[in-house]
Amino acid sequence: MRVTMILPALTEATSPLFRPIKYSLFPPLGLATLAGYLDPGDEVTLHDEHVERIDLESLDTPDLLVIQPYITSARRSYEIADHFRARGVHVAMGGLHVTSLPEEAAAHADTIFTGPGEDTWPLFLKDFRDGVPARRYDSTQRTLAGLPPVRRDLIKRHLYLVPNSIVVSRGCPHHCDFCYKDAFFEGGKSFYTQAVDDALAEIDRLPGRHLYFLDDHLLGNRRFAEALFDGMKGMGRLWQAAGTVNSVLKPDLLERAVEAGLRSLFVGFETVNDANLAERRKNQNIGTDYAAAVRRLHDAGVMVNASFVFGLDQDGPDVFDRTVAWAVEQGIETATFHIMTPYPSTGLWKQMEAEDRIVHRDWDLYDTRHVVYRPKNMTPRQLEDGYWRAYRDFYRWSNIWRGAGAQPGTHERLRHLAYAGGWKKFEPAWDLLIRSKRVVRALPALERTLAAFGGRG
Ligand code: B12
Ligand code: SF4
Repeated sequence: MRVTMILPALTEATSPLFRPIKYSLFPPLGLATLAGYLDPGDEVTLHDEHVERIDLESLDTPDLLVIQPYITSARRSYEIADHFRARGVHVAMGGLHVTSLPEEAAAHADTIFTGPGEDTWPLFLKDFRDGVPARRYDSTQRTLAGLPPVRRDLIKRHLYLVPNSIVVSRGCPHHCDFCYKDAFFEGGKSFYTQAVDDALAEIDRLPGRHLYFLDDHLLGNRRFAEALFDGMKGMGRLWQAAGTVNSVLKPDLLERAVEAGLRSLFVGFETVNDANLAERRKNQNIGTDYAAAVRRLHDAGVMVNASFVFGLDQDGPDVFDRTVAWAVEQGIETATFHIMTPYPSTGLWKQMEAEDRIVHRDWDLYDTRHVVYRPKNMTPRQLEDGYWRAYRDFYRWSNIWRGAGAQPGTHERLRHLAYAGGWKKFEPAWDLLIRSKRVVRALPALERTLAAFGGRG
C-alpha cells in the first residue's frame, strides 16, 4: 500500500518573506507515531509543510492520504484533502481540530478520527486493507502499551532545530477550560503515560544529546516522573519540558529532573490574577507562589519559558505592562504571550458562544495573535496592541539585561543573555538558516547554552 502523510501549515509558516523559527523547531511527531503502525511492506512518505514546499500537482497519487489539521491549518488541510479526493484518493483525517469539529472535517475526508489514534488507527488500517473502511472512528481505549517505535526514519532531521522531540504521556491531570484537553480526550482517560521502560527505550533510540519533551505536563504523575528521571540519570541527556507551577514547588521532584538533565521548563503561569484563574478553572495555580517557583527553578539551574494569556475577563488595559514588569523582575528568560482564544468545543468556547461573544469563525485567525471574541474590559484594538507591545517590551535589550541581573549568579546571567537574546534578537539569522535548509546546524549552539551553565541542583 502507498501512503502519503501530510502536516499542512498555516500561511505564515510558508511565507516567502520571513519564517519564524518556531515553525522549524519540531518534526511531525503525531504522524510519525501513526506511521509506526504501517506494515513493513507499505511505502510511506511524510511531508511537513512548515519546512518544505508542497506542490500538490507533483505529488504521486497514493492509495491513502493521511492529514493532521490544526485549527490554524484547517483551511489548507481541506484544500489538500479536496485536491486528492478529486483524484480518487481515500483521505483520512484526525487530530485536535477534527475532534473539535468532526462534521466540518467530514465534509473533506473519507474517514475521520476523533481523539488520540493509538486504538482507532490500527482498526482502520485493517478495515481499509479489507476494503471496508468506516466513515468515522471514535477513540475510547486509552493506553500507550505496545506502541510501536515512532518512525523517526521518515523525519528530515536537518530541517529542524529540535529533531529529538518526544512524548511519553498523553494529556494532563488538570482541567483548565481554555485548553484543548478535555474535549480531545472525551470518552476515555485524559491522562496516561507509557511504561517507564518503554519511555526509556524510546529515549535511548534518539541520537545526540538534546531532547524536548512535548508532554503537556511531564511532571503530572509523580511516580512515573520519578522513575523516568531516575532511569535517565547518567544518560548524559540535556532536555527541556513543560510542567505546572505547583509541580515545581513540590519537594524533590525538580531536583531529580535536574539530575537527569532538565535545563529549561515551559510553565503555564497564564495570568498574575487569581480571579482570572478561578474563572478559567486553572485551579492548580490558585494561591501558588509564582515568584517562589521561578526562584526555585533558577536556583536549580533551570531556565524558565513562561506562558501568559491576555484578554481574560478580569484583565484591563494595564495587564500588559504589569505582566511584563513582573516577568522581567523575576529574571524569566523567555516568555510566550497569547491573546485568549476560544478553541471550538472547549469550556471557554461554550461560555463565549452562550454570551454571544464569538465575532467570527475564520480559523486562520485563531492563532492566539488575533482577537476573535468580544473582550470584557478593553477593546479588541487595545488587546491586540497590548499583546504586541508586551513582546516588544519583554525582549528589549534593556529588559533582557535587567532580567539577567535578577539571576542568582554570573553563569546564569550569561546564559540568560545568550538564550533570551538568541531567540528574539537574531530572527533574521534564523530565517537565513531556515532558507538554507540547515537549521539543525544551530543545535550544538543550543546544547552548549543549555549545558555550559545549567544544572546546579
Ligand atoms: C509541538 C507543538 C507545536 C509545534 C509544532 C507542531 C508539529 N510539528 O506537530 C509548533 C511550535 C510549530 C506549534 C505551533 C502552533 N501551535 Co502547537 N502544539 C504543539 C504541542 C505542544 C505538541 C504536539 C505534539 O507533537 N503532540 C504529540 C503527538 C504524538 O500528538 P498529536 O500530534 O496530537 O497526534 C496524535 C493525535 O492527535 C492523533 N492524530 C493526529 N492526526 C491524526 C490523523 C489521523 C488520520 C489519525 C487517525 C489520528 C491523528 O493521533 C496522534 C497519536 O496519538 C501541542 C500540545 C499537544 N499536547 O498536542 C500544541 C497545540 C497542538 N498547538 C496549538 C496551537 C494553538 C498552536 C499555534 C496556533 C499557537 C501559536 N500561537 O503559535 C501554532 C500554529 C500551529 C499550526 N501549525 O497551524 C494548540 C492546537 C489547538 C487546536 N485546536 O488546533 C495545541 C493543542 C496547544 C494548546 N494546548 O492549545 N505547535
Ligand atoms: S495544565 Fe496545561 S495542559 Fe493541563 S489542562 Fe491546563 S492548560 Fe491544559
